[in-house]
Amino acid sequence: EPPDLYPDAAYDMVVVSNRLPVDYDEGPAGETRWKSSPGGLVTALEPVMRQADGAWVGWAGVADREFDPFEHDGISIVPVPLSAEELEDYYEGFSNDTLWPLYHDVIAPPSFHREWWDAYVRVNRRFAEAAARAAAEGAVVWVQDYQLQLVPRMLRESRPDLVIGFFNHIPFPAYGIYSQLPWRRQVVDGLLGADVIGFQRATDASNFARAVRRLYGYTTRGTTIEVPTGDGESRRVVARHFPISIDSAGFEELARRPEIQARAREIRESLGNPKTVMLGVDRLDYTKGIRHRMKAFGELLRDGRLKVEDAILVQVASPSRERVETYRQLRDEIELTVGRLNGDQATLGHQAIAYLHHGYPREEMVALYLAADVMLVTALRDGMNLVAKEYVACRFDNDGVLVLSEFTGASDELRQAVLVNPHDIEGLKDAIVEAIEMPHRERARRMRALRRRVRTNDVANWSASFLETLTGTGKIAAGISEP
Ligand code: GDG
Repeated sequence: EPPDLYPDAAYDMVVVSNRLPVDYDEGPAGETRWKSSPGGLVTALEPVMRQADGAWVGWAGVADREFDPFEHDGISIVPVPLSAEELEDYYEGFSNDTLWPLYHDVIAPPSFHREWWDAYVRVNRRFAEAAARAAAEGAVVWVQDYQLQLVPRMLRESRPDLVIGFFNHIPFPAYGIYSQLPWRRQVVDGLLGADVIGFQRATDASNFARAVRRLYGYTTRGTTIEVPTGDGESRRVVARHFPISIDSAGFEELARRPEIQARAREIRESLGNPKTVMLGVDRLDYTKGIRHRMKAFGELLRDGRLKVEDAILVQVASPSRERVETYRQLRDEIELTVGRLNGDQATLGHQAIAYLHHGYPREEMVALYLAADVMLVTALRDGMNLVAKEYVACRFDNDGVLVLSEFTGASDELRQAVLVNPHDIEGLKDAIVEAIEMPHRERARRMRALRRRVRTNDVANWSASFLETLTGTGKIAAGISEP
C-alpha cells in the first residue's frame, strides 16, 4: 500500500537527478522565471517523459529557496530545496570533493569528512521522499548519478511497488580504490536497492560486481546479482553497461546550417587561417587532462616539430565547480601554463594557445567543431566523454581527426580514433603529429566508421535500451525507438 500519494501528482515515470532540466532565474522585478537548460539528459528523456506522463525531481540551482511543483514545456517539475550549508556539504563536499575524485581513480586526493557524509544521507533522503510522493503505484523511477546513490534503497524501503533504475554517469573504480571510502558498504547497499544499475563501460559494471562480492559476499553471475531479501529469498539486480550518447541528428542538423558553416570559416580566419586548428573542449576539471595536452603541444613547438605560424590550439575550458579549492588551484595552474606557453612561443601575429574560460551557446560549439582539423580529448579518466561524440556527429564532411584517450568510456566504441595514453607525453606528441599529417583518404575512412557508430548508438537508443531492460517489456521505450 503506497503511503501518501499526491492524488493529482501520481506519475508513471519519475526521473530523479541532482539538477532539474530547468534553472531558476530571477526576473528584473525579482519575479521567478525558469530557463530550460538543454543538456544531453534532457534531450534523451524528454520524449520518454512526454509520452509516459513523467515528472522530474531535482534541485533548481539556487540555495535556500522552496518552490511548488510546476509544469515546464510539457514536463512536470518537482523542485527539491537545498540549504546553503547542504550545498556545501552534500554537493561541493561529498559529491564533488569525495566521490568525484575517488571514482576518477584518485587523480586528485579525495577528502573524507563525516559531516559531509551526514549531509549526503540527509539530502538523499529528501530526494527519495520527493520521488516517493510523485510516483504512481507501480511507477518507473529512474535515478541519475553519483550524487544520489542512496536513493534506490531508500525508495525501495518506502515504496516496494516501484520499478527502480539507477544510472551512474561517471566511472565506478576498481575495488582497491573504492574500498578507501569509509562508507563503502552503505553506498553499495544504496545502489542495490535498484532493479537495474547502469554504468558507462563494462569495466565499471564488473568493478561494481566485485565490490558487491567483497563487501557482502553476494553471488554474481554475469550481469546478475542475487541480493538476499532477508526471508530466505532473493531479488535479482542487473548491473551492466549502457554507454550514453548524444542527439547525433540534432548536432548534424546544426552543423549543416549555412550560417554555422560560415561562422566556422570566420573562426579560422580570425585565427589567421593556420594550416592546423586543434581544439579542446572541456569543463575546467582535473580529470580532463588539459595540462597533459598543453605540455605535449608546448614541447612540439619548442622542439620545432610544429611551428606557431602553422598550428594553434584552441582550448575552451568552461567554468566549473569554482567554489571547490582543487578546481581553483587547477585554474591557476592552467592559466600559468597558457601564459608561459604563449610567452615563450607566440609571435606578434600568432598566438600558440587561444584559451577561453567561457561557456558558449551550442551553435558556437558546433562551429568550433567544424573549424577544428584535430580534436584533442585527453582525459585521464572520464565516464564517457560526450565531446568526442559531438565532434564526430558534426563532421558530416567526413573530415577531421579525433585524438582520444583510452581512459574515456567513449574509447570502447570509437575504435577508429587515434587512441592515446595521455600520461605518455612522447606518445601523445607522436599522436598529435600523426593526426596533423594523416592523409585525406585515411581521415575520411576513419571518420566514416566513427560516424556510423555515433549515429547507430544515439541518446534515444541509450534511454530506450535502459528502460527496456528496466521494465522487461519494452512498453515504455516503444514510442521513442521509432525513427
Ligand atoms: C559527465 C561525465 C559523461 C562543455 N562546455 C560547453 C558545453 N559543454 C558541453 C559539451 C558536452 C558536455 O558539456 C560535457 O559532457 P562530457 O561528457 O564531455 O563531460 P562531463 O561534463 O564531465 O559529463 C562524462 C557525461 O556526464 C554524460 O554521462 O560523458 O564522462 O563526466 O555536451 O558539449 N556546451 C556548451 N557550451 C560550453 O561552453 N553549449
